[in-house]
Amino acid sequence: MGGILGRSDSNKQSSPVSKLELKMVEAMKKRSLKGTSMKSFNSIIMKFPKIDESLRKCKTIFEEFDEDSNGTIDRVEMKHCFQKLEIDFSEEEINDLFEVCDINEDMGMKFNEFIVLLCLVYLLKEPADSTVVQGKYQLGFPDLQATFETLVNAFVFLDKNSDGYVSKSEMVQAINETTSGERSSGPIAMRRFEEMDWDKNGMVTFKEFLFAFTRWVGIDENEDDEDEE
Ligand SMILES: [Ca+2]
Ligand SMILES: [Ca+2]
Ligand SMILES: [Ca+2]
Repeated sequence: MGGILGRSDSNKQSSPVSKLELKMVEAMKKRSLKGTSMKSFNSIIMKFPKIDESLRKCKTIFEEFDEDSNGTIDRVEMKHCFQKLEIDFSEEEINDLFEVCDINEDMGMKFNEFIVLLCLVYLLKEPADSTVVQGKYQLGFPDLQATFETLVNAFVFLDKNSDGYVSKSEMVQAINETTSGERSSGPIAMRRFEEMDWDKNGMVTFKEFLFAFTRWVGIDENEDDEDEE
């Protein structure tokens, strides 16, 4: 189980990183070798409406798996979900994934957490080489897959040095590429970056990126409160 040790010592603030998160970084590194279809930061922004639409459709899926309709998917419901979608994660992997995505630590998946979880499944299960039969992990929702692919592409675009993390300078670089000429984009890049860097360690993982994304397109965990006004 070596493979994981090749991390640079730039990672001094040691917030405990789970095995799964390292796996995620590795998967992202591998994926970035294939390049990205994104040409600019703006091309990512242009995709927002479509991503938003597609993620909202995901609400139906969420409701289907929230068997007791309490607005959150618990561990048992999650297990059923994985069975139904035929995602063959081990019990341990499912539990890890659950913990990694449960950012409000209420022992359940809210809608935004569920989206992030599905997208991470997509990344982790993406066949590393093309010989793997296509369509094995379709997640059942072609539309959603395309959206996840877009999100992966966006991250690969930002991660200039392909180390599986987006650093502050990479974010600035990505935004400056778009608005060459004006120097005013720096503060925007900084703000975007700080919104993404959930644990404030100076690096953004794909997971953090996804959570930021759900906020940017207006999906947040309080979405279900509307019936209480
Ligand atoms: Ca539930
Ligand atoms: Ca939660
Ligand atoms: Ca990077």
